[in-house]
Amino acid sequence: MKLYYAPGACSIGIHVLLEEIGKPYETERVNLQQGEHFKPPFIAVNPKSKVPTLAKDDGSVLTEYPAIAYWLAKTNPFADLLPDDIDAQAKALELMDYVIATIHMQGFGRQFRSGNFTPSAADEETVKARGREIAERGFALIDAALEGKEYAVGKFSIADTAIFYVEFWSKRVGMTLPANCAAHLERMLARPSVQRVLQQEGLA
Ligand SMILES: N[C@@H](CCC(=O)N[C@@H](CS)C(=O)NCC(=O)O)C(=O)O
Repeated sequence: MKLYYAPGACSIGIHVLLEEIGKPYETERVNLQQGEHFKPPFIAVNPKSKVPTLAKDDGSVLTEYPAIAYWLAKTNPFADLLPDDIDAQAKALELMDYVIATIHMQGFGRQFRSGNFTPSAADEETVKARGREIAERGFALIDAALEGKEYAVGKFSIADTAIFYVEFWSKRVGMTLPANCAAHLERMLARPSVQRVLQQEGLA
């Protein structure tokens, strides 16, 4: 298995899952700043030009964070990355989808890549402010979901790795996380899997 990743990108959550599983895997860094994801050889692996991308041992390739996370959880049941209960599983998928489709793509997308959301440079600050609003509203909802819990669906699951990477990004843009999210981030940063990944990605 090989994970294509960029340091500190959303792929960091999948990297954490691979460390939680503990089986051998390879990594290949994709330099997004230099546009490696738009060029061969990467586009032959993932023509969507995105990380995370997982090349499986059978030669097939899996893309999209929720699909990769779900596949890793279901193929490695011993790692206990999804609860057994169907309602809790669905809740984990719901949270993960919200984090990626809304907080990441809409909220942080506008803050990191404002130029992708407007043709006019004059509008970029407005776009960033809207992105911040979306992310803040998103964190408020995640904060409510974390109320009274250590992890999003009670015990650690794939949903926590997605929540982790947006919490981690909040520091880059100077956002203050609400209390339950701040505590969740600290809990995640204390996990040995996360500490190993931060070392490996040069972020420790
Ligand atoms: N929907 C994708 C989003 C992945 C994504 O946006 N990855 C970013 C890094 S955090 C990326 O590869 N960006 C490169 C680009 O869009 O140019 C998923 O769930 O995996």
